[in-house]
Amino acid sequence: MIEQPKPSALSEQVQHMMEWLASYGRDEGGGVTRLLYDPAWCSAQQALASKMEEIGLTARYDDVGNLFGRMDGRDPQAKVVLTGSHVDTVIGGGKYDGAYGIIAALIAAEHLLTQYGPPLKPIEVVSLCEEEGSRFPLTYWGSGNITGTKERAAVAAVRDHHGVPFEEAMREAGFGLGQHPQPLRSDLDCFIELHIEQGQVLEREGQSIGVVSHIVGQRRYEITVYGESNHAGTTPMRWRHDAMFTAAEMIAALMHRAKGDPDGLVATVGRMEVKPNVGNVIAREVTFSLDVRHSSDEKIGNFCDEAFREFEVIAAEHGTSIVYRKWMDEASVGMDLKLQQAASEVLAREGISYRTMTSGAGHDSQVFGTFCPTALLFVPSRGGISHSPAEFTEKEDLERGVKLLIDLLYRLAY
Ligand code: HGY
Ligand code: MN
Ligand code: MN
Repeated sequence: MIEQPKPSALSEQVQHMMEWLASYGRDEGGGVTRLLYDPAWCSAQQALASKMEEIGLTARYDDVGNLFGRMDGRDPQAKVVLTGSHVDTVIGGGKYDGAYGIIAALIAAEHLLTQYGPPLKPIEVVSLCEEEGSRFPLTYWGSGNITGTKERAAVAAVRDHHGVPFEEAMREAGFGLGQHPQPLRSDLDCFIELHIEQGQVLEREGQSIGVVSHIVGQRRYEITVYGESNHAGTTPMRWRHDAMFTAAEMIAALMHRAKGDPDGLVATVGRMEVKPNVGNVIAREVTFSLDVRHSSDEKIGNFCDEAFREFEVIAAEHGTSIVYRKWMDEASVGMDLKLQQAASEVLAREGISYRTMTSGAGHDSQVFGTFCPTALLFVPSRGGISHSPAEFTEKEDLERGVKLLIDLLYRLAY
């Protein structure tokens, strides 16, 4: 049984550090907005680098902006036990998504270093630069560069919704200039990610921890309908090529198809842009997002094929046309069985309630999972709410997650 921090001190420490990190990007809606390479993102990474040095870790960036805090191991040949999560958020997000995994890793590393001295294998805490795809239409930029599934060419023509080129934003934040080590790693022993569940299974079942068995596959598209703008008053309905009416029928058809799916496929349209976006003008162009997820990649493919066939019929009825752009296609990934077993043994020994489960949310663990042994561990989300200022996890649950991480890292690295 390893020496753990005193409960009250630990839960206070976790809460305090969660508020501290959330202060970088606190927005007027009471949520947190930290977007890749924006000022809040830069100041959060700088603050985390200082915190890493303060607790005895050696902080460094890689050339895309991932931040690492390293605790050297006594065995110089040993590979690195990596733990952490993403520092970026959605727009108007909560303070736990991603951030909790970074804060938990910092607290765990500090406790282990203080209590047990240097580990046998090096431990690194990582603040991954981007996971959400909130600013630019691409996801997993941090973990994708570490594992080699993302490369510089992928962002050459990418711009954010304000037209800012990715390359320009990266360079202005001090990255992509060759001033830091290249991101690709070949020295990782495993990756452990602690994260909020962002769903309601643990809360409804009264479980404290989720041990993730696999993460669902997901596809994201940008779909544009092209019609013809015209006068709202003088254009009879039968003569219109209305991009808004077309898109509305497509989205309704899509949602009814997803709602009718018998085994839990989910589809979401979360963003829409209308041109010219004027009340008395028939829309000439409507662009909407599409996010489809399921544990079966084949099922996602079939769903999209059938939905898009239906879209073509709807567009033909309106005399409009469609352009699809798939910008994300992540396969469903299984988590490492031995690490799941190790986590379950710790939880069973400590008498902490847990269950094995699927993750409906995407995570950096999905990218690491095909690169090195990976574990994803959940703590409950109140009401299952996430990607919202109302995101919340009880301090006792936050603390249990940190203690599990401490125990796991001790087993893996000491
Ligand atoms: O959207 C997701 O699944 C994750 O929160 N990025
Ligand atoms: Mn998220
Ligand atoms: Mn996340």
